[in-house]
Amino acid sequence: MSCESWRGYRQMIWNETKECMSRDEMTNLQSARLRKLVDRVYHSVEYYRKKMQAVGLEPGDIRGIEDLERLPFTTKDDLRDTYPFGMFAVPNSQITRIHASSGTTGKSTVVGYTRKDIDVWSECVARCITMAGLGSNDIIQVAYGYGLFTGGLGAHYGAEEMGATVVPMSTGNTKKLVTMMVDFGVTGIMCTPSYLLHIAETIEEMGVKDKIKLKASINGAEPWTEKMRTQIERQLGIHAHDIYGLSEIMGPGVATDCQFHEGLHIHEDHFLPEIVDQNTLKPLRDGMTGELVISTLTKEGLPLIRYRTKDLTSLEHGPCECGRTTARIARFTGRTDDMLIIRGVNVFPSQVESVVLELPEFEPHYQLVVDRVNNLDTLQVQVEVREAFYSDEISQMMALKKRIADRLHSVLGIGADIRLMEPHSIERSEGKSKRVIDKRVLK
Ligand code: DLL
Repeated sequence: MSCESWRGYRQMIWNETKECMSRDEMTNLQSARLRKLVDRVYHSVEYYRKKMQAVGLEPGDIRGIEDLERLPFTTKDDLRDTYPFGMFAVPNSQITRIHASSGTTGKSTVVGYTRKDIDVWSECVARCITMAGLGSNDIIQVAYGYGLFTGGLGAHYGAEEMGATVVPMSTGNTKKLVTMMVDFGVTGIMCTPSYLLHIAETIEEMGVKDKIKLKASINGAEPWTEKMRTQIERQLGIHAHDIYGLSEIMGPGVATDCQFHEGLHIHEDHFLPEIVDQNTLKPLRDGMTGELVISTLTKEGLPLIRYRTKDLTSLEHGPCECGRTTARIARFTGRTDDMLIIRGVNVFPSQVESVVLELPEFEPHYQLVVDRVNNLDTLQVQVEVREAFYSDEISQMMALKKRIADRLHSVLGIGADIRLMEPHSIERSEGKSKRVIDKRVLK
């Protein structure tokens, strides 16, 4: 793609990439792509073939999206059971990139992309950047983490595809980020919303607010509120946009809100959304809140049918003032499971538990305390030391602390402040134990 102007690119996206199709056209496209998807996974992923055979389904039984409900759901557990590559639909020689996110226990959830998947991903992120009013003349700082997390590279490829100038900052050195923001005349930033608030504070501390040229931000990877979005807009004098995505489906760029902020436009030509009741798993109508389920219509490496995201939201298929006709997802209201997002990293309490249980020096009693200090998330893990290992010897306790801190860091992917607790000091519960104290209040 050449570096067209923003207007030119937007026109091309609207004309060629299905953001403004009629509902009938979209339904036809989705039905054709769903038929192909079902046929592909049936013939190339043993796991799906068996799942479909178990309910007596043949690929030909799925005529279009009206038959979607007949297909089985896919969950994170399915990916764990087939770890690492069991659900890939192409040979490894065709996989050009791998990313991974936290699994519910020790093992990560691994996702693979073909070259075409990376192209589609980049285009989807480019569409999101367009929705935020940024284009090929912009300088965009990517301040999501680079690496196995999809945030950094996903945003980076999308911004490059858009034709923008990309500054691959990653996270960590906020003062340097602000200095570069000023020196390079950065006009767009992609990072988590809480990190952007921290950046905003640093801008004020450094006294450079009048020197920044920032126009828009694209924030996601963690829950945030409309109030926080407007606070960011006010504090920085920019337009802030919400971007949604998850590694299993692709990464960032599944959906974003346009300038009207009336929900996030989902790229329906690639991702078929449904909302189901989290208990009955029956589909819910537009406007009703339930679990978001997505089928990847075009993914080659890891195509997923009816993937249960565990994210709670609602759908709206009505027209949007911006002219796009794609369905919109409402701002997320929570999750159906206990996954925490700490500094953009997904953390399951069960991961902490698996580490505590693996180390003989500790009792299986622990608590996670999550907080937000200066807009940065903090994680404290309190864990009880076994009587036989508890000592007044400081060096011994420091060694113990380091042992669990290192192990937790390698399993969670983020550092935690470890508090070694005396035997029997963590409150025992008679019912459901309270493993997590989340002090972050989303305003
Ligand atoms: O967080 C991908 C991403 C990167 C999205 C950068 C946006 C920006 P995972 O690490 O697999 O992928 O985490 C996915 O994060 O199921 C949601 O619970 C949560 N999440 C992502 N975006 C939003 C958002 C990336 N805009 C999980 N609002 C998802 C609320 C979000 N929650």
